[in-house]
Amino acid sequence: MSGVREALEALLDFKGNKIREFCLKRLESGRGAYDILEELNRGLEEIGRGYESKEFKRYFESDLIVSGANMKRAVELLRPHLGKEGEGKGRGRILLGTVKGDVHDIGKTVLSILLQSSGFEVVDLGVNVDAETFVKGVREHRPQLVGMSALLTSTAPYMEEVMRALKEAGLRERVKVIVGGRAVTEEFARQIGADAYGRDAVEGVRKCLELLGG
Ligand code: B12
Repeated sequence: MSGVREALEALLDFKGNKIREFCLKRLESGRGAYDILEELNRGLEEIGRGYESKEFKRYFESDLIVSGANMKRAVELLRPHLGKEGEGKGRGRILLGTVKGDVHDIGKTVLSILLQSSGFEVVDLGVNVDAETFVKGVREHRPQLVGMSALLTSTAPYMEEVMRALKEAGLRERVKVIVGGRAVTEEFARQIGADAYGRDAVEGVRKCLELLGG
């Protein structure tokens, strides 16, 4: 198992060539797509820590941008290997969005791909999604599930506003709500009255299936 160094090199390559090599090399050696994303995730964790650290700031905003763009390339490249599209189709419909104030969408995209591979129909509202848009989305698309993502500690509390808006619109009983993203915990999910929490995309899919009784 190679260390995090190779992942960092690939993620921080601003030309975006190394990420392709990184993924292809691993696919060729028989590694699974999700496993490769996990390895890259450890690189992102390292970049996040180096960005956050006050006394030893190794990474900067430009590094967040470059690594985010490269992670997106990796997700696109690995997409066909993440599972067969629509396997077991007709599981249900889920409305997904990253909440207002937050533009992180890589984790949500990974979740969306895995959900689609497991037979869910995904309506992705994108990023920076406000409560009214979630409400409108539920009215329009009539999903069984609503999924919210937040990576910032400053945006996670907005999920509670969405919960409130769903209640006020009389829609809360019609949908199950699942939340995730690194700013969210199981306890937080319980506090805001969500039905489930997913630590990662794999757990997210499993919880969605459970919520629908599958
Ligand atoms: C890439 C990145 C960016 C990119 C995002 C690009 C994009 N298109 O998404 C850019 C450059 C835009 C960015 C901007 C900022 N970022 Co940023 N970013 C990151 C970084 C390095 C990686 C995030 C990522 O994509 N991870 C990979 C994915 C696969 O993981 P994930 O999102 O956690 O998702 C998994 C699970 O959480 C789960 N999941 C996610 N959503 C959901 C939803 C449901 C329903 C379920 C079930 C599961 C689930 O499944 C996913 C797959 O397994 C993180 C550090 C880190 N390691 O997380 C910082 C980080 C999140 N960013 C941070 C910050 C501070 C910022 C900025 C404020 C910086 C600035 N000063 O401008 C801005 C905020 C912009 C905004 N308003 O949103 C901080 C947040 C700190 C905090 N406590 O709030 C972090 C933690 C870095 C750090 N350590 O300081 N960022």
